[in-house]
Amino acid sequence: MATDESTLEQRLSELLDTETFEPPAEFVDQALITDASQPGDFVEAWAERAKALDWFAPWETTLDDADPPFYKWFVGGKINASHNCLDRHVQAGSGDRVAFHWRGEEGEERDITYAELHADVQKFANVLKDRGVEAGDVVGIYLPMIPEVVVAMLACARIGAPHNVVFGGFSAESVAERMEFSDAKLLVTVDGARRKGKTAPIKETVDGCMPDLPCIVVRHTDNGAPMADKDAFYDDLMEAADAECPAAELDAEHPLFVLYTSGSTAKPKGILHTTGGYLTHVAWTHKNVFDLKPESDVWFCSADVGWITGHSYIVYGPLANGATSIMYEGAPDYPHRGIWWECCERYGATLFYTAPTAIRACMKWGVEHVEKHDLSKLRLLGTVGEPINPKAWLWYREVVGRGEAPVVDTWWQTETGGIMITTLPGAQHMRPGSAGTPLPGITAAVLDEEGNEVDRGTQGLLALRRPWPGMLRTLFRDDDRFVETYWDKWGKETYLVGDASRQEPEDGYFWVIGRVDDVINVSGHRMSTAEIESAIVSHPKVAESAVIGQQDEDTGQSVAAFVTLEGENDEGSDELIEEIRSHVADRIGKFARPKRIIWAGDLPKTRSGKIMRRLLRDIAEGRELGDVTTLRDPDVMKELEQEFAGRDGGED
Ligand code: 6R9
Repeated sequence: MATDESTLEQRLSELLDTETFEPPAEFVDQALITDASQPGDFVEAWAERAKALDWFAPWETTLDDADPPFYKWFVGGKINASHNCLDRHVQAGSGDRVAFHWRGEEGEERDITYAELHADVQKFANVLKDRGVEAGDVVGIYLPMIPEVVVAMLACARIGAPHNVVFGGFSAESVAERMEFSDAKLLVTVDGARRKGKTAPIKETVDGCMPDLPCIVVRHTDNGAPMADKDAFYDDLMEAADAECPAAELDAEHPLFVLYTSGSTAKPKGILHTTGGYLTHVAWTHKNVFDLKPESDVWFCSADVGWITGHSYIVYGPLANGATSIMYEGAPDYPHRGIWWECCERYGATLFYTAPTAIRACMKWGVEHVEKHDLSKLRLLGTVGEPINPKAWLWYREVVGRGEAPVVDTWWQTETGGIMITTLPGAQHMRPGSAGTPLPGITAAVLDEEGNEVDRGTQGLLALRRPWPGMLRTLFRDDDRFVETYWDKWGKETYLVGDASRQEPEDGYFWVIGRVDDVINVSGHRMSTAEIESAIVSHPKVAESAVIGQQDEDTGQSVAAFVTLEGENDEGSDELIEEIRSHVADRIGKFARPKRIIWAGDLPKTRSGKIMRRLLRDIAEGRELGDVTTLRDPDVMKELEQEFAGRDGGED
């Protein structure tokens, strides 16, 4: 029966009074885990979990903590991630199981079994070897959501070549920067990418920024991409490649991948993950947080492989567990606003994982797009990427989960590799808006500036106080920045997360409030204000810029940029706003474009010249101005307030 929006609205506002929800008894009865208590010995607990993987040689030391913060896990063990994701399932007789139900933007369908993926990965590993890639060489990957992205990642893992995947929404300039920083040997990319019925000429733009980097090009749109001698088409190479490539027996601490993420400065950080610990963490969390039964469940994670969520919960976690997944190429509103639910129905999704921003978009689009489809098989829902407001949480559970399915809110980061704080769905109650508790084996705390634990209910800084297997090992070729960024504040054994948090007095559940550094989160995409500022300032007409994250109903935060123009000519125009926005799209990617540009004659600075973003946030969000006494020129704020009230521009 169709739900009337106003009845739903009323039901949701009633439910807002309910602070906690218990998982349904039928769910608990069949759950893999019904006890969320902390193990006596966390190192031993992780060692037990690691045994679920195939090891070529056992490890000697589970955790080497002799030189913090440079922790090592499963030292001496030999393992291969590609073997664990493919060979062992094929060897166990599950080769015919579907690894991915792939759905293309225009409705194309491809089912890829474990045996097929295994065959392709071996061939592509040989292709990489033939082109001179050796263990330790970084391989760049810039691909849309097509099965070849998984083939490329696992082929790298097979031969011990760390991959560096760049999200398809980044501009070629950003890709070039990441390839340069990581010293990538070659780039696996695509002729063209499809987005909402249009084709973007990827190879051509890549050539514009990286004329010398050899490319392997997946033929996806047949758009006549320019090819040079250094380049070759994926399918031609695959046809000529040998069929067999044994998985290399790698050290547990062999680098698996580097993934760039935004930090507090304009230079992105190359988060380095290694093999044995990362795989243990993502396989165990994928199985237990989502209560996965690989023989019967169908998993759908709506993220893009280019982000950590895609790495951990589209590729490595699900494949290590032998799961069947759905992979959708396109945007959630193309070809229509119910496409995710259509895919859920068609392929029988039982577990679904997405971001709060997507849930809020679905709320806006209306229940009819969801209700058109039979979602009766969905038995568990998850969210990740940003805090979820209780109303969106309730809507998700009511509308997508039929008021029954448990919802797990999972807190983690690119740096943590896998899920850290959440609720185990068969063991713990849920508290909408709060992520939950550290998983068994993980320790978190809320600290003050000095590193003392604050009382429950009091806001402080989130910290992680014990090593965990999926943790980043360093920043690529930058140990100093690694120590400085995460381990300087409270000593080398306490990890500084960068999020503000408080614990619920009643049950100690963690509410994660948001970033405390100059990182903003738009639709679950992490961006650095400094990175966007430096893109804006590189526009010839711009003298200076300060970027802030402004609260946004749909996207959590949105980018607002205060811009001072060059010279006397500081009259901004609508055309210039568009110019600056497309300049940012070229430099970083469309998703980083400022939603608002505010012309500023001057910016509020301290006497030492630091821009006070706090005051800009106050202005943008219409708040009473905080303390302005430390400003070099307090009048700047008056002018800005007037300016802001008058003309500001940007997207409607
Ligand atoms: C996996 C991922 C990490 C930052 C993190 C925090 C925010 C992620 C959250 C959440 C509240 C959640 N975040 N999950 N905040 N509740 N369940 O998103 O990694 O892109 O590195 O972002 O995202 O601020 O510090 P990443």
